[in-house]
Amino acid sequence: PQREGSSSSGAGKFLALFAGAGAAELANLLDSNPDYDDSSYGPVLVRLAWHASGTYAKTDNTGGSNGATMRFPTESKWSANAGLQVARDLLEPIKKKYGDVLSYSDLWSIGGVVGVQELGGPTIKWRSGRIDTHKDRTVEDGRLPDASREDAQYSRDVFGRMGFNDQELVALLGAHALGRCHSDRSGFEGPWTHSSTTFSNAFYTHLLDEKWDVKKWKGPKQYEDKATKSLMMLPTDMSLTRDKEFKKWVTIYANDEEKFFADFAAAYASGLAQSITTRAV
Ligand code: ZEM
Repeated sequence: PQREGSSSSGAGKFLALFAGAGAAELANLLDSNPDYDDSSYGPVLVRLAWHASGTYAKTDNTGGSNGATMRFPTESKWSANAGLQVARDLLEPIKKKYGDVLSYSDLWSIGGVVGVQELGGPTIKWRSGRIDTHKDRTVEDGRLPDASREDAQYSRDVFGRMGFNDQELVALLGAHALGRCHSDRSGFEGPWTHSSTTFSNAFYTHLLDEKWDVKKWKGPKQYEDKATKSLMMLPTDMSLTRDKEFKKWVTIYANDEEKFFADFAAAYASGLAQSITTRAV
């Protein structure tokens, strides 16, 4: 069946195309604008793939990357998704060119995979087979995590709803090695690392090694590093150092980048695929 993304399906044909020209075209988009942020669209593509997927609820199999429901006004206007139009627009030429064999939902998820890989991260197993909805219908707002929540149980509950355990949650948060916060998108400001276009375990090493103060400013509560005041942590990020089980994984990933890469790759791949075959759209 088509839903399996087998080689006889349109998605299978895309995979053949993608291995050649398509992959290069998508990768080339990442550094197509030297004036954008730190000269890479990789981080915002990783965030698009995550937000498309992070609405998933395992218990009733609703939400998730299947459907590309963020194309429509309801979901695109959620405050959590502010700024992601940039990423969707960037991918539009690829959709135009390969649209007969490639759904938006597959494109957004593979954009996240290419973003991680092109910025030096692990190889991510990707599967096709997501089918776009054609109606503006989605799950209720509020499923994506609220960065101002500092209690560990909150993050644990949100990721638990997606089907992720503590270890997977901590591994996924390592993506904050990439990119930055934009005051005109989320209200928060600044990067987590000094190398925001390199996928690494720096998110964890900074969490443990820096001294973090509450930033004095008019914006929402966030943390800054005492030494340079140029790095940031969200309240949700800080909760990883205060919960015993979370901190255990932070320490493991800070000390072992190879293990972080392997665990991130596994959790990200499963998160991007969660809703593929199990639910009719
Ligand atoms: Zn993020 N994330 N995220 N995240 N995220 C931002 C940026 C990026 C949270 C969150 O509120 C925010 C995961 C988990 C969680 C990325 C990837 C992943 C921003 C800044 C916020 C506020 C947005 C802006 O202003 O542009 C919260 C609360 C999370 C869980 C508790 C997971 C999981 C991710 C991927 C696996 C990435 C790459 C960015 C940087 C985007 C950019 O444009 O540079």
